Amino acid sequence: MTKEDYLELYKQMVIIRLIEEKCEELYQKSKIGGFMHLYIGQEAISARKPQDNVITAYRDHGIAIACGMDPKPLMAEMLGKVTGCCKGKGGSMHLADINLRFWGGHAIVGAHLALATGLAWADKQKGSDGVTLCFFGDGASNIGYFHESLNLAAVWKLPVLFICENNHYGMWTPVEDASAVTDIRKKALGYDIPSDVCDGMDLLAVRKASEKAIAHIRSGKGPFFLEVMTYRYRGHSMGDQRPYRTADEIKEWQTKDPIGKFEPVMMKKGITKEQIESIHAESAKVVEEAVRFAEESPFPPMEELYTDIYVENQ
Ligand SMILES: Cc1ncc(C[n+]2csc(CCOP(=O)(O)OP(=O)(O)O)c2C)c(N)n1
Ligand SMILES: [Mg+2]
Repeated sequence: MTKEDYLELYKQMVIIRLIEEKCEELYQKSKIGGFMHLYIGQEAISARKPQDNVITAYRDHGIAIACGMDPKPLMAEMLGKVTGCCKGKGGSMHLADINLRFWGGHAIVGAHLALATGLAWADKQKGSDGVTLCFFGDGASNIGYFHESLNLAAVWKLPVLFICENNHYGMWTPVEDASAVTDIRKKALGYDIPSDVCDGMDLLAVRKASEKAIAHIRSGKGPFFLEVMTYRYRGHSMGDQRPYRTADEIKEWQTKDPIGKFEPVMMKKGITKEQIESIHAESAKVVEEAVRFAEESPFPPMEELYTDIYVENQ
C-alpha cells in the first residue's frame, strides 16, 4: 500500500469515529430516535476501499462510510430527514445505498446472511466476478439463518465472504454463555468452508486477511469465513450502561485502539505528525458540515408514508 492509501484509510477511520461521537451527542439531545448501535472501537474492520457487494447488521454507520457513503445523507438519515440515504425512513439501523452496492444494515439478527447468499448467487448466475462481503456479529452465528446460509453457499460454491465481527458480546451476553464454540470460525468447518482469524484492532492485519480471502473467492473456490477479533467500547445500543463488563476490560481494549495503533505505523511510512493532525481537522469539518446539512433539511412529507413500499413490476 502507498502512503496515500494509508492516509485515505486513516481518514476513513477518523471520520467514522467522529460521526459516531456526534451521533451519540445528537441521540442524547433526542435529535435521533429509535435504536442506535455505535461502531466505536471496530473502525479498522470496515475501513477499506469500496468494492463488491456489502451487507451488514444494524451496527452499520461505519460500514456505510467505508462503502463510500457521503456523511451528509448518512447524517440526514440519522435525523429522519428527506435528504437521507433512505429519505429518512430507514434510520440508524437501515442505512443503504444500492448505487454503492451497499445493501444495507438489517435489524433482524442473522437474517441478512440469507440475503448475502442470494446476492452472491445472483453474481454467479450473471457470470460476474463480484464478491459479496457479509458482516455480522458473534451472536448471529447462533441463528438458524447463519447455518442455512453457510450450507447453501458451500453447496453452490457461491462468491461470498462471511466476516464475523467477534466483539465478544451479543447484547449483554458474553460469547461463551451463548455459543457452544467460542472460536466462531470453527462453525465454518461443519460446512467445509475454509476460514481464518485476524486482529480486528489492526487495520493492516484486517486488510491482509481479507485480501487473501477475497482472492480465494474470486478464483472460483467458493465461500470463505473470516473471524475478526474486535471490541465495542460503547454499550450494545444507546441506554446500555454496560453493567456486565468491567471498566478495566474496556480500558485494556482501548490500549489497542485501531486509530491510535495505526499512527506509529503511518509515521514509519514517512507520514508526519502535522499530516495526521490535519486529517483530524479536515474530518471534524466534514462531520460538522454533515450535521449542518442534516439539521437544515426538511422532514419527509406525509405522502412519503405510502411510497417505496412495493417494487413495481418492470
Ligand atoms: C432474530 C432476532 N433475535 C433477537 C434480536 C435482538 N437482538 C438485537 S442485537 C442482538 C445481539 C446480536 O449480537 P451480535 O450478533 O454479536 O452483534 P453485535 O451487536 O455484537 O454487533 C440481539 C439478540 C433481534 N434483533 N433479532
Ligand atoms: Mg457481538
